[in-house]
Amino acid sequence: MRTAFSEALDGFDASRPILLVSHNDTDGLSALAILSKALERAGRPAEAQVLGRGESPWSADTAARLRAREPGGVMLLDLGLRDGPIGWNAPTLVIDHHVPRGSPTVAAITGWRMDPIPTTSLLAWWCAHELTEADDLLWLAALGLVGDMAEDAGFAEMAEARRRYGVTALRQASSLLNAGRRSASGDAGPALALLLKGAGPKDVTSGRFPETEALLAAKTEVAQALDRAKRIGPVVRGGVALIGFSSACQIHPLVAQQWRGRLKNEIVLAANFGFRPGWVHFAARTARDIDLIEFLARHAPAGADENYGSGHVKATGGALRPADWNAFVRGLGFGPEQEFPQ
Ligand SMILES: [Mn+2]
Repeated sequence: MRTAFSEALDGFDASRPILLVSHNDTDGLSALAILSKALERAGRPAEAQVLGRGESPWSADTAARLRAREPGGVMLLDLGLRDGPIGWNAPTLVIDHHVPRGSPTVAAITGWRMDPIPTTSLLAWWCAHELTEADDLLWLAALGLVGDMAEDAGFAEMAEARRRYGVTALRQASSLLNAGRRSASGDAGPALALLLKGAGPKDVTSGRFPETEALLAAKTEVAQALDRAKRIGPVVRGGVALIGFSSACQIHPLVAQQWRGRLKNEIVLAANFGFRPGWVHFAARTARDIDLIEFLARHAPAGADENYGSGHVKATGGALRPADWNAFVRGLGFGPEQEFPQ
């Protein structure tokens, strides 16, 4: 794996900046921060681009924005792995741990076949050792492990991070970092700034840097939205429990995760009708031994595209246009009450 990283880097145009493009969650941002710091130490400074709601490197709009930055090479972090060409000319390396879709055409370091499956930030931390001394960046890898709920997956790095930084500090920082992108604004900027400036998890939470305040406000906003959504009970049909609500906050994964703990025999779908105009975003989780990616593929409505049904076997979801959502829930046996609200 380390060789694949060095080989990819050797193929980058050294006269142009490297562009690090990441998912906006704690794992993606931590992976970006690890590689940003490690590349800087190695004398190869990089630029950062965090992708937000509805943005994918495989979409034409996002690709045009990345192409305009004329990078010497691109690393895609925690953004999935798909088939089909990428929309820029620079050599590209994917570092990721989601189940790939199709047969990808770019260089990739992917953890999805490993057991246990590492997070993208842990993969990035392993890669960083090829560039420089990176031991002090372990806290960033640990934040990604906590953020992606891989804390108890059995990684020695997590045990070491617990000893070094304390699990409470890591959990508090990880949760705060996720709050920004979950808030209505979806702004991951403060979170990334704290990871780049900080030297440990307490630098995220202490208030030493001004960006912490924005994340605390975001956390309150998300908690209030979650409180409202918690009052909505699930509707169950044929082994699927559906919770539908409307919020500008990205709380559907949290709602699905909460109900997953209570509904042991169902597939849980949490649907958010108010997250992004013109779309229904939903999260799927289950406590059962079911491959959710396969389940969604089997029930895909006609209009489902690359926004639907990728991620992890036990944690997936997607976005559908309202008409496709309606076809999807009808196919699962639900009535008109679970369709997109008119
Ligand atoms: Mn991840």
